[in-house]
Amino acid sequence: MFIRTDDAARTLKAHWAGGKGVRLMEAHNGLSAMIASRSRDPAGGAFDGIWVSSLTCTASVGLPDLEMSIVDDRLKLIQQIVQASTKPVIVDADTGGDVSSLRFLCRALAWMGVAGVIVEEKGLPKRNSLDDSEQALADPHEFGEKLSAAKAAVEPHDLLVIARIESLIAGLGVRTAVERALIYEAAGVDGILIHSKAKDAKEVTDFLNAFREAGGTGPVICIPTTYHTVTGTALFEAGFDGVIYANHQLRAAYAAMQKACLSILENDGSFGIENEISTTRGVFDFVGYTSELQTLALRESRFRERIAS
Ligand code: SPV
Ligand code: MG
Repeated sequence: MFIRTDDAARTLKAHWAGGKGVRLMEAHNGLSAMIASRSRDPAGGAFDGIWVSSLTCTASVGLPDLEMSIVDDRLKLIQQIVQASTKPVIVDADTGGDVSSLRFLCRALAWMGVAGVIVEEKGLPKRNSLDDSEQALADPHEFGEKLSAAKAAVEPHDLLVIARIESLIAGLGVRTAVERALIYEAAGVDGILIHSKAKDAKEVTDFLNAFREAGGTGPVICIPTTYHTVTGTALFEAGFDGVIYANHQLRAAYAAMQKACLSILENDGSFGIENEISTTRGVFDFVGYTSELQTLALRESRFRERIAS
């Protein structure tokens, strides 16, 4: 079942209109998109969408998070994720490049069925927000203009364009972060992502309160990677409209893959890890191989019955 951009964007907007905070899980390929889409906790809780992270997509193809993968390669990976997902997909567009690059990217994403794009207010060279590099920020008025050009590029479709505030990451404080967020809201964005690498949620909550006091009305999302002791529910109660678990499947897979490789080397065989890894049958079942073969066998037997009668 293919997702259409307008439906996917509408689904997220409907959650926000109903006062529901959304939980997005990172995916970096088709399999991780399937896992995120299908995961259910015992009470039926599920993720509301998928985050296509630049960090994890670049890592999954063996590259650093430096906005260096070729757009065409990234689009192929995003398409794989959209096809494998049953949830709205939001794409991390890094800085978005120049205005033309971002406009073309947004058109391609809208065509693919992506729900939204998040663009960060960084200058070049782009650095990952969680490292200790100095972070150069874009001029906020030029950045706002770039975002409104991106929205115009996809009209009449409803690809969500969300501004990612990096002012806290750059050490410029809540006041500057709010001033910039208001400029982007005035430029017509569909929401704000506030990023922080603080150890607790105080900084992002201070931002949220100050943004609301200053008249900011759109949805506000955060990324609790460094402040990971807080629950999603607590962030929603504080007023956030969404949380992004930005890299957790990749980090889980990375640790598990390293463990499997080491165990096989150390034991000179896979017997030390067999109980901790999936069976091949489990993978066949999950990605639809088993059910496809059953369908084919059924079609074949009906066909033979028809021919024989
Ligand atoms: C990503 O997931 O690629 C992000 C979030 O941009 S962060 O790595 O925290 O910068
Ligand atoms: Mg990124």
